[in-house]
Amino acid sequence: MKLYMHPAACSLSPHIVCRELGLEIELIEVDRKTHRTNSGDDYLAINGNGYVPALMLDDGSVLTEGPAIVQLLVERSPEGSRLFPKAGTYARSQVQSYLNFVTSELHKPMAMLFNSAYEGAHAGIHELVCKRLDWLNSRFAGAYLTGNNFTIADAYLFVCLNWSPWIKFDLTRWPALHGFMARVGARPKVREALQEEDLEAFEADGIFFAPQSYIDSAGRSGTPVRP
Ligand SMILES: N[C@@H](CCC(=O)N[C@@H](CS)C(=O)NCC(=O)O)C(=O)O
Repeated sequence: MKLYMHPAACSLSPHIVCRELGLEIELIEVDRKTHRTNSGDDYLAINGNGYVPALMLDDGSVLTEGPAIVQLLVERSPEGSRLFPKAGTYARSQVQSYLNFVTSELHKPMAMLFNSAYEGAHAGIHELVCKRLDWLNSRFAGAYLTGNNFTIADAYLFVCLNWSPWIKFDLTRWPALHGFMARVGARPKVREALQEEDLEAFEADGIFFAPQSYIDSAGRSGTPVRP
């Protein structure tokens, strides 16, 4: 299988899921501006929307949209139920509920905060995301979103919260989320994925990860530029 990705982007979520499940995956980096892969192929022919992630299966079929991709990945692994409870259970619906929450209430508005086209709306979007983080922080009763088992929704949440320093969210305001980042970032398979994407920890608490070139360009204690 091939995973089309940008380092530190939302494609890191399916990458982490593959590592956690021991699934073989080939990472194909896509240039954000030219939409060319690192081997020169036209990514728009793979995903007409131009964004990552896209998963190409061994038979050539392509699946887009991160939440759908991670659900397919667990179906491909005999160990999948470790990260995504069995069909028909409330526990599974709860994970799906969080996947939807992360994609619509966090990922999209957070992505808009990176985009200067929405600059006039940034203050309002920032406030809205703060409200969602307040709610999320209040929900944590265990180590992860749904308790003490790491799931595909946790991988996705980790990736979105990892953007916090770039878009001016100080996660120390949400202690449960701050603790969550430290916990997920310490998982051996998550560390492998971070290393594979050449992402390094930065700032004193070391719980956020970015490409080394970006950390250097911002200075180790400054706010890094967009990954
Ligand atoms: N709805 C898509 C959104 C994916 C998305 O926003 N990808 C970003 C990276 S996090 C991207 O590739 N942006 C570059 C672009 O839109 O050209 C999903 O959930 O998979």
